[in-house]
Amino acid sequence: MLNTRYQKGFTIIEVLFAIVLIGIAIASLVAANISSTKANAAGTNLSTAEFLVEQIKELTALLPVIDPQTGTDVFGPEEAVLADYDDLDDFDGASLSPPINANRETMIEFTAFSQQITVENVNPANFEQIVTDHSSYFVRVTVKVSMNSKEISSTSWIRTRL
Ligand SMILES: [Ca+2]
Ligand SMILES: [Ca+2]
Repeated sequence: MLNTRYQKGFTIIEVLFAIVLIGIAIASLVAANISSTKANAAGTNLSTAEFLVEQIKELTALLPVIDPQTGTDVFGPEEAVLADYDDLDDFDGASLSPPINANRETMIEFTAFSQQITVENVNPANFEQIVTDHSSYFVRVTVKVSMNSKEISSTSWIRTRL
């Protein structure tokens, strides 16, 4: 009689076990939610970084690789200010924070971000190999985007002087 009554309900051990299982399930759901929020934030930063790289790509796309006046005399800017830069190597070493858009306007809404530009001549047979400034017709432009001084992306492309 007594045994039958016990078998109808749950023992305290079973109840505790169920509580522990539910607890684990809730904890893992919360953990999954937190990691997807983090992934979302990282995805947003990556999209912003891509956008900021695009601005530099667009800005420099139509610029000649070497200066229209002085040619290969100077590697780097011949002009005093970025607004007057008129060839690709002028942008070598530029670190822009806040970043700029394709019209060279400062984007204060992305003030935590920066664009760092590197322009290097590369071996035509091997774009991974950097050569002396102006010693080849090929240049590699690299734009690194950082957020709060932490690099989040780096993109390179090749331009040719020909
Ligand atoms: Ca120039
Ligand atoms: Ca130049």
